[in-house]
Amino acid sequence: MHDATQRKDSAAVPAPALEWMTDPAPARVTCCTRSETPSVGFGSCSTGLQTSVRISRFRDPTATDPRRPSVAIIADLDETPIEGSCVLQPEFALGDEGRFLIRLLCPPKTRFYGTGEVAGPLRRNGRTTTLWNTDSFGYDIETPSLYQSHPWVLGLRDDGSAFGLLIDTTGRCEINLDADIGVAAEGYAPPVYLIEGGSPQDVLEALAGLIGTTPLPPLWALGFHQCRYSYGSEHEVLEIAEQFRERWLPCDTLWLDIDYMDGLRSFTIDPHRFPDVEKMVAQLRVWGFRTAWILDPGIEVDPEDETFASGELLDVFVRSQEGERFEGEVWPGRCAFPDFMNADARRWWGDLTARFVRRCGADGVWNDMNEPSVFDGPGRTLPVDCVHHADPELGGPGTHARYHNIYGMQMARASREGLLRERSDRRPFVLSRSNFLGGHRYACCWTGDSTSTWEHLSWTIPMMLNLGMSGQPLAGCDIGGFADNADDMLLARWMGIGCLLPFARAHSDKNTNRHEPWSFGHGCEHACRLALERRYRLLPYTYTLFAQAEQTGLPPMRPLFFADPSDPSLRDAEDSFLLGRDVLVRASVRLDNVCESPMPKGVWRYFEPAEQSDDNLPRLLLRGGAILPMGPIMQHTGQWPLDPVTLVVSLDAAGEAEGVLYEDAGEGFGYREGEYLMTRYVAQREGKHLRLWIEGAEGERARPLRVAEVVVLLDDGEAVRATGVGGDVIRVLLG
Ligand code: NBV
Repeated sequence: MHDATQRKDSAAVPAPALEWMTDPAPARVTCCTRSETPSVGFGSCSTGLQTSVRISRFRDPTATDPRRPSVAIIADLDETPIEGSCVLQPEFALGDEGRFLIRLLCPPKTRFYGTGEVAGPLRRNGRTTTLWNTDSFGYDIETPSLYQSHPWVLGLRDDGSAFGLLIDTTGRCEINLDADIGVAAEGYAPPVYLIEGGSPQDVLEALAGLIGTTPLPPLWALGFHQCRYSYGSEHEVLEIAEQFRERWLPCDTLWLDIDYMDGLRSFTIDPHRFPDVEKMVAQLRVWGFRTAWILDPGIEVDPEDETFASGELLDVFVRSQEGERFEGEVWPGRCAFPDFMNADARRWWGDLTARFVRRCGADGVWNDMNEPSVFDGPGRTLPVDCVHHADPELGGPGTHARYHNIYGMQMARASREGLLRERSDRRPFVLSRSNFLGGHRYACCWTGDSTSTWEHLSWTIPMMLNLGMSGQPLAGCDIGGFADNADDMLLARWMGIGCLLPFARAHSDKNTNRHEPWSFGHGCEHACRLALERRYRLLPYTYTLFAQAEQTGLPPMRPLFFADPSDPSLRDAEDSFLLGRDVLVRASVRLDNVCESPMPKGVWRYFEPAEQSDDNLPRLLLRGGAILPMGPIMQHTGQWPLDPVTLVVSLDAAGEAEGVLYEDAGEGFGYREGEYLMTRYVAQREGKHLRLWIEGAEGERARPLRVAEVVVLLDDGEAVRATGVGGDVIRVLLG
């Protein structure tokens, strides 16, 4: 599974073409065996289809602007357009107000997806997205721009084949999707990359070949997270932790929002409400909790303040056209803004982050307000004519208009690099509100300040799916919604869905109902407990999906149509999704608890990972032909190792099934040196019995001696079970 050349840590990798590739996140994958001429790749893709994926770069032949490189692109592709290598051909033109227009005429009935973080329907036909990162509290489907930008469209032709268009600009641009793709870009005539492949999966793998894949997160980050704006004292944090454990509600991480700070200033801790954070964190550790702490970019302009003074000394703050330090209002008051486009500024920020996590023992870092949000700035951000001293690799000095959309991405990168310098043996975990195409290499994201309504819940699944189809698979939402008040039914339902998303964190705004699982009484708490137990039982499978995602770039959470791209009935499904190839989630985002999506063809069998089910939870199905690895119910991932391992078998029509389980230390980079175990299980019906065995394994990690429990799903909805010791052949009497 692992290509040794991709598995080296930063220290061992020769200097890459672009500076940001020094991150140990894998820079690219090769779904396609790419030829020496890197502009076009041919080969067979891991989705099984023998197809060729063609990648072409086009630019306006009349454009004279030499502006490049694009920050989204990490592969050093040839600049010459590959005429004719793609069937589709973009057209370039000049529009009004100096905008640069691109048009891609598409085959009739093309469905569009992607465009990153967008609220509203899964399918993007008929929608316009403006790429301009914006603090969008309480957004809805009319809001033109949210917190992140992904200039990328995935097109699905009527026959189920796919293509993708990457608009290679960091500047503001508008993507209009109707029957065709229309783009209007500001400030620059951007080149585009066109990817044509067989299936949508092929196209996403090829996209990952351009922008890199998501580094495997630490195992704890895939557990459950609980947040609130804000837990206001050490006492309150410990009380929340105690409640989780006393009530047997699985949880890995508690989050510290801005009120832990002294005067809402990043890198400070309120000495009265948080007098001994080291002790608090140590106690939380005993109970199996991690912590993640928020750090905002705005630094209060106060010469007495150490952070500001050190930044001033190193000249890290963004300046106006006139050369003055730009100042704007954010939480602490009058603030200056680090110029994350600059390597020295990122180093300074990373060092501050490193020192901060050392001081408080934080496991993860949360970067908020990094569009950046400036309360009194034009359009609530920095003026577009502010100047960034960007590294040559990012494009050199330029205005905020050019770099606005990657401000959050470069902040997340600085945080990640700081964490990595501090703890080179741990996988950094950064959550960032703002980001850009390619920023998945640095941070996980969430969908910002949603509202506690059924409508917002209904956008959750499509938002996650479109993020995943835009190269950002590690994503979540505020479970329960951020603003306004949820009730028991909404929280239970949101928790049921939220616990099946790649990143699962409950959160809520100040002065709103709280979203801890016990906030609405016994019934809701019961549903939440089962949702959490499901998440932990499914972790061996989801962790395997993330390990595979680092290799292939395929998102663990996938739209229903990935099960059969040629089936038109699946293309608008918004209340169902797939986890990998094998698990189908049928949810309801409506009060009447109806799931509207159709089912893909083939054999799918219901199963329940938790010991009981609850009407508020989505229903889960396992594909015929799959073996699903599950773990025991645990209260946090520190209770790993996996013993027993449960293998849920759903046979196909031929009476066969197979599945893989990936295991490693759950932390660190040993897995990149072979310290992992990928086990392939196979099952076959033999008369009245089922025989299950280990067909093969990869990696140098030893297989633990443990009990394996086999659960075979039968056609009548029943299941039969048997146990054996891992490694043995297990026989199950099918009855
Ligand atoms: O830091 C406070 C909040 C945070 O809880 C939320 O998740 C962010 O999206 N933050 C925005 C700033 C204030 C929002 C009203």
